[in-house]
Amino acid sequence: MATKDFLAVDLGAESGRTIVGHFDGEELQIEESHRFANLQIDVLGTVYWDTLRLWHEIKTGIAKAVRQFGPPSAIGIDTWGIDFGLLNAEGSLVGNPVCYRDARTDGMMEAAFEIMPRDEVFQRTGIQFLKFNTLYQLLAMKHHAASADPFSGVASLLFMPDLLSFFLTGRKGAEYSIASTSQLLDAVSKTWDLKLIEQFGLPEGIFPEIVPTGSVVGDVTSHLVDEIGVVGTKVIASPGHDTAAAVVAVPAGQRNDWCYISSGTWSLMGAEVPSPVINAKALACKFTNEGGIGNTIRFLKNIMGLWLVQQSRKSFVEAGNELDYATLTRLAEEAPAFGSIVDPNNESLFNPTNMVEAIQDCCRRSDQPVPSDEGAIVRCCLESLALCYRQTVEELEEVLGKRFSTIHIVGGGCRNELLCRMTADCTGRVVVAGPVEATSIGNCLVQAMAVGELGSLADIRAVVRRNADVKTYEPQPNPQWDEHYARYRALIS
Ligand code: LFR
Repeated sequence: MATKDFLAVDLGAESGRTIVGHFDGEELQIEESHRFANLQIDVLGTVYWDTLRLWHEIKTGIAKAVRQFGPPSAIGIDTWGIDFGLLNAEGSLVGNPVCYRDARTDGMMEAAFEIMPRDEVFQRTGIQFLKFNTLYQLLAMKHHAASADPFSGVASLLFMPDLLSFFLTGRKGAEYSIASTSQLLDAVSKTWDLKLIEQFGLPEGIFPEIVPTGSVVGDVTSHLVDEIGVVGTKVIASPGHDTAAAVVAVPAGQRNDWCYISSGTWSLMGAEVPSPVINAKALACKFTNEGGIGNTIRFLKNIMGLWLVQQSRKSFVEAGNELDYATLTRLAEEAPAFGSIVDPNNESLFNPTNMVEAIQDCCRRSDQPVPSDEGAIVRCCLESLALCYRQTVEELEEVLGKRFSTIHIVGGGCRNELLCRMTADCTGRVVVAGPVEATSIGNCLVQAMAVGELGSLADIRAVVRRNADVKTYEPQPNPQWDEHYARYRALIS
């Protein structure tokens, strides 16, 4: 086939990018056309998305790609899960979308369980209890509203990738993978859970039709054709959820004994399963059932991830110590091993004003030596993550009743060789790290599937395997990890 270009828009916690994937039917070559800051903006104590700035940057990225390579065949947008914008009947935003790190959802889960018991919410949606889920954001709107009806004048709710696809096409929909993160979908029927929506007193009419992942949303508007010359380009409902896109690009073959970590700001660790796993063990171990492509379910757990390091770095920088990630990892490598550890998912680490102090507090409270220099702090974060991965792979095996011999680590976090090595040694599993750009690769290849260039998820993964730059870490058994793990189990119990 002639080479076709697919453009992925990927909005992450630190930056946004437009990436062009050139696909010749066999191989995908990707290159970045534009990178920009994705800042969350605090106004009077509420943390917002900077939606219009992002829209401007996305158009700039598309325009640059058009100038360099001509109009792409398609465009797909992915972002983190859960967040949404509200539109009025004219299609204008009603307020600025709020970021999930905002504190408005504090206490909302507890309020929710008075309306519908926790077990029933899990039973229906298969989704784990993260205080920022769309469900609790909507309840927070009701709870904090100045007026009787906070949804008056709201015609539609669009998740962030769907909102940006709407800006591109004028078409509204709810792409399945991103909608599945909301805790408002019936896990089995894969559509809005109308009983739950009604019971929580949410306006049913604002939820648009669920659109299957990998379907065509529509053509870019004629306005955009004039503005940035993006003629003949289709917009695809590629996995709107960044994690779903990353899991698509796991370079796995026919074997079925692998699990994955989509490693970035969060570490999403789990397995691909054919149908939702909703039982008491899954609930207790905090596994969730998010939607994937081709009738797959992403059975995974949210682990706080490299957020711990990103935010520690922010604290170092604020204290006048400007260190990049490579230096921080080197310092961690040089720091003494098997020191203090934290539970990465400790609530106090979710959005502290100062991550370093929050980590030090956790160590103090658990009677461990308090790490002080940069190397010791970052080492503490990385060892804690590796230990949490071991706990998670063991739980996955227990809940799913099978053994996972390989852990695929995809996404930006697989650049951290120290963490990959620790993961292999601590878990005793083979770690296959890469591709780094899994999210954009998954996004581009689902677009290629949507326009008929690829037939299935297996075809997509064959392309990824052909291209993937992966590094394998064989585990090196070390009894010190076992002792460390015993301490970790005691800490989290
Ligand atoms: C990762 C991610 C996770 C989701 C979290 C919040 O970027 O999308 O999958 O749980 O962000 O939306």
